Amino acid sequence: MLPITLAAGLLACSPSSDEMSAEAELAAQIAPQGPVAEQAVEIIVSDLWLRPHLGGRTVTAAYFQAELAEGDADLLLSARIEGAERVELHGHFMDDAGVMQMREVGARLIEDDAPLAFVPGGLHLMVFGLETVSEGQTVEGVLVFQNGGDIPVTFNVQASAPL
Ligand SMILES: [Cu+2]
Repeated sequence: MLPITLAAGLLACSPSSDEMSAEAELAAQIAPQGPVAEQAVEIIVSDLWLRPHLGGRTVTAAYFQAELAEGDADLLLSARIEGAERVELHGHFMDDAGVMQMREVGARLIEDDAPLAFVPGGLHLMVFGLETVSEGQTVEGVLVFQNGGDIPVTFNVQASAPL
């Protein structure tokens, strides 16, 4: 799949403002992550939100945080959102010209000491073909984990991250 160039104002896909380990962070976002041992896990998902579509667009982004309450590792394999044609796990990377791009990434590792953060400027769910939604609505979805299975979630449609 070809990387998608970030168009200004397209989405919430702005580079992280955290300068310190920004490059390492970006590299980690796109690095493939291997299988994890089969085990019982309990995953707590929070801060679920989906950005309203910007004028006329059919693509938007959704975010969440996830942590392991039980077990020590799992993989987020994919996500689905009711009514969307497809949902991709996206990360950002810097191309050779120093331009921030985003593209589909593989499964994402979650560990007991390393929660998953899908946030603006970082990892995000890219949501294609969802009927236009606006602030105040909710959208149902599923996060699919290797060990945790299908976890039903509800995204609040809002223009910025929950406080
Ligand atoms: Cu994206």
